[in-house]
Amino acid sequence: MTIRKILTFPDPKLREVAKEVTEFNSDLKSLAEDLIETMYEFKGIGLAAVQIGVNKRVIVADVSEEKKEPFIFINPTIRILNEDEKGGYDEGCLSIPGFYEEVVRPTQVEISFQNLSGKKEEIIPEGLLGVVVQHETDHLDGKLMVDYISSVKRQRIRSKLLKLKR
Ligand code: GNR
Ligand code: NI
Repeated sequence: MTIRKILTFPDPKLREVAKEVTEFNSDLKSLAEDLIETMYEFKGIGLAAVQIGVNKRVIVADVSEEKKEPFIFINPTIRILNEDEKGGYDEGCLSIPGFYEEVVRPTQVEISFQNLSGKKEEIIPEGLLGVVVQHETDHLDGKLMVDYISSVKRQRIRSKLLKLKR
């Protein structure tokens, strides 16, 4: 298990579309373990492989109080169950440190995914887990929380984060 470095906006790698996982082997298991360890280290409630520079469709999430119930979703897809039910949530992102923005998303979704063995599963997440899984699935398609806000705000966040890096 290794704590990995998290890429920050506007790193171009965060804009890549991640590749489907086809091999369910021990490398995949250690990637998932690294993601979980890195998520806990940086006090996140979710993390996508692209955020640690790995271009694969793997995400993890843990919205529990005790931080001992990690979910692993391989090749996740989201189906909106009710287009009319939406909710706003003040989202944060470990790749956009220090910024919080309200994002409106569907509240009733179903997630289809594969587990570490490649077996297909589905869940209907409740509350925050549904928000986080949609946020993480966006990462796999190169999409970030800041894409939901105005471009003026996005540019401001971009230059602030670039200045912090220098
Ligand atoms: O730690 C995180 N918190 C969070 C809060 C509200 C909505 C989504 C998230 S995910 C984020 C970690 C992260 O950047 N995952 O990609
Ligand atoms: Ni994020």
